[in-house]
Amino acid sequence: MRKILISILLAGFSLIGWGQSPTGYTEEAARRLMDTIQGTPFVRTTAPGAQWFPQAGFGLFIHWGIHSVTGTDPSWSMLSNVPWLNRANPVSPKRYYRLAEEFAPCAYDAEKWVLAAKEAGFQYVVITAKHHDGYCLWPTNYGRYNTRTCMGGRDLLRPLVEACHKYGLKIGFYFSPRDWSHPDYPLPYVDYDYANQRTGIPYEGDENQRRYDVFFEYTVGQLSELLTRYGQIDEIWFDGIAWPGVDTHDQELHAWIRVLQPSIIINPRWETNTDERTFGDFHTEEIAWRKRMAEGRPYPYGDWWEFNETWSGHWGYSPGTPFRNFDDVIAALVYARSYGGNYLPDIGPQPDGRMRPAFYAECAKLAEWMSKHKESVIATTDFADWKSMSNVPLTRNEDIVYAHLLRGQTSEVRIRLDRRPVRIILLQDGRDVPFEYKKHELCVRLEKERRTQPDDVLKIIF
Ligand code: JFZ
Repeated sequence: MRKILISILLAGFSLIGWGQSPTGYTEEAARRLMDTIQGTPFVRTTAPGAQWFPQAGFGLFIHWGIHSVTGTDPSWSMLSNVPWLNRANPVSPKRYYRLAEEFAPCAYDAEKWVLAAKEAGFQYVVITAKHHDGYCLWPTNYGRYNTRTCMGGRDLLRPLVEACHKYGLKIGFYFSPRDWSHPDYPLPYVDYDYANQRTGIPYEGDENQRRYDVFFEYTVGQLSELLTRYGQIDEIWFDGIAWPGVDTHDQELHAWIRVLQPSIIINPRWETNTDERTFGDFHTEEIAWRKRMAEGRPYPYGDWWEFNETWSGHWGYSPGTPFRNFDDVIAALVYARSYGGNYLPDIGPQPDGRMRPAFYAECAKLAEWMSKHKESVIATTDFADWKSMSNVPLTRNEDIVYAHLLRGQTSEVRIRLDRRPVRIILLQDGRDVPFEYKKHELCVRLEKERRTQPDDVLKIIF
């Protein structure tokens, strides 16, 4: 009897934080708040609970959904003639939405994902709560395709949020404001053919804003759930409302999110109507940045930013595609960190809820490298302009400077420093590295035999 009582009590306690936002808003209260909230101009979050972001360094992006059943590009694979897709592999819209009945992950173990990610050095996870197709991974009360209507009310987000909370990783939701499953959503719509691009205002006159407002209410309903059902959510990752000619209520939305989740970090992609971000605590770089990463910092010193790209194949489950070369993964992490940014590689879980075995193999490689080198990329900060000081990327932590010797790059390091280091250690073997310091310049030549890693790191101690 006593045991039962205790477990009932414990169950009660563990419910605290669920069912309401960290500031105590229920779903219903959150929805009502939108009717009266005043918009606020954007300022980057100063909340103490949000300041982890620029130090985090490394996050795991996850695209999971009904597209995982066919292993095709999330959402885009239902449209015709999408320029970046292999046209031999489209899924008709009808077939695509029928995947909602087939998607039933029977081997999903979020703790397993999170533990592998944690070992690999990831500090946060961002999962597609909803992609452009509109399918929701949680049992929402809004819309046609979700785990309430198609999976008996199962919640695929909750186990992941719980595992992240349990193991100390931050958790973010990717949420696509555009939703092709909503009858009012204009472009591109199901059956859209990219070959006949249609642009311009989607509906005539007042009709445009009126339809948008109906759609916005639905969006707010879904967001009310995401921002109140799971306790603390650390990041919200929007991906483009893309509805021209309307007031998207962006300032109200911004203020509203901050009230519900005061410590959340918001990405800059609510809008895609203009190039200007209306709000967003950080900037994002996409796959194309990889070609430019050696050139210099993409944003002014002090700005927060994140580089996201696919890790294997397209964004979703890509059966059989190779993973990016491990050296290239480490290089992206190092360059991003050297300019104060985070790196967010993306993986698509299998439809059955397991990760591809190769994901675990890549995580093991990361864990191995991180076991010696984590201190040089995680919880570090950047120099305003390392290129003016050094011929190799630098990171730092207070008084310690880390010099990164990426595979294939020079072994002769030259760094302008105003002080003579006391010691230099190679992180891989923990042994001293000889150096010269003359005329404010540090010179190190690392012997060939000690160049063994995708990134050999010199720890420079003063
Ligand atoms: C968007 C999505 O369409 C895609 O499926 C994926 O979710 C990705 C993370 O985000 O795709 C984009 C959006 C913007 C750019 C590139 C891909 N961009 O600005 O270069």
